[in-house]
Amino acid sequence: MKVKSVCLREIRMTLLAPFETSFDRVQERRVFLVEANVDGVTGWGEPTAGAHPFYSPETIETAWHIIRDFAWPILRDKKLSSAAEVWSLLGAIRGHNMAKAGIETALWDAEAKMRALPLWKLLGGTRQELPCGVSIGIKKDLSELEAAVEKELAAGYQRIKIKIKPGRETSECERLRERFPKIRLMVDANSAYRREDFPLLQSLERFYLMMIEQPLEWDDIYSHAELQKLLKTPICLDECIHSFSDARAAIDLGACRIINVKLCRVGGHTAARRIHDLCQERSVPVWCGGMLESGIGRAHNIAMSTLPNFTLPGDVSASKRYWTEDIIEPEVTVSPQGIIRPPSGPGIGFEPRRDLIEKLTLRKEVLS
Ligand code: OSB
Ligand code: MG
Repeated sequence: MKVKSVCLREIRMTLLAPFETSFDRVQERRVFLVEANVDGVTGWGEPTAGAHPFYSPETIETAWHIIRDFAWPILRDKKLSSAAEVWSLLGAIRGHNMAKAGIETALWDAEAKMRALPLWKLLGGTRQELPCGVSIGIKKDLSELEAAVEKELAAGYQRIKIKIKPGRETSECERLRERFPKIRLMVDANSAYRREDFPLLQSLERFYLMMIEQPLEWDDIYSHAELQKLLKTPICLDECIHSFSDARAAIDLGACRIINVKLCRVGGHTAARRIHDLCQERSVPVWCGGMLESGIGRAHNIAMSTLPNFTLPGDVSASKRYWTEDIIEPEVTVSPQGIIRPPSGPGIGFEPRRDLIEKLTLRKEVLS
């Protein structure tokens, strides 16, 4: 297979409601889409870099630059036997995993279409019922939070994650545990705590949380290992894990007992699968994180989540939780039991809605 051209595109999508974390509050999403023409077959990817470098060091601008000026010159006119080769071809570029993933995942989609296979099967996925959780942003007050949890439980979601930041975490957990003593509940701090907060984080043990996600700094595996020694509650790492070697170091140091695999944070399907395999060998369960993706990124997340060690409910939920209209057909739906079934069509298995995508486009650039 040969990549003939690549179209980079920025579209604008509006979330149904603002999403607040310890580092951001967002409603207008700038979404980066990559469309690759591989021997005349179109594959789609979504580098999940955001408008700012507050979650990851990458932004839409850096990802655009890296794909156009470095990844494209490497891939252009290269004869590939599989998308599985792309990760190592791009290995000369240090970092910039989201940029790499954007183009790599598009080539995986194209390859699966060329082979007339669902992408999840091409990746070696086996799971056909994916358990779903939700990530609930920081709310105005406790009653709004409680109502949001109630609504998601009624929709069938199997696990509730709330975003926390210093100050309200204890009253939030207290309120939710009083009201919902039996649910699978977890918190995600997006690196909002420091070593001085260890006693506070230890005090969360009484809420028997499923896990505490990324309490400490985004690049600090070592301090998470110190904290995990003090906690029975598992730590789950998100921001800290950018590579196979990060995952290995985190597991060996005891910095976490669970890993949130985000496809773009780790550089695409090949890298994600390697981390998945390592975690499986080491009996560390994984789950698929979300980045408020459009349907295209969501479809890739679904494909990845069919790998056997994705045993915990992920943050991949229904399109209608995010958008009045998603950019794929059909939209992603979740059963009343909180399950997504992977699609049976070729590639990502959801058709991008071209007219809608054109209408939402702010800029595009074709590389050929
Ligand atoms: O930390 O998992 C996170 C959204 C943006 C950036 C980081 C995170 C998140 C979420 C949202 O938790 C998950 C979703 O897509 O619903
Ligand atoms: Mg997270």
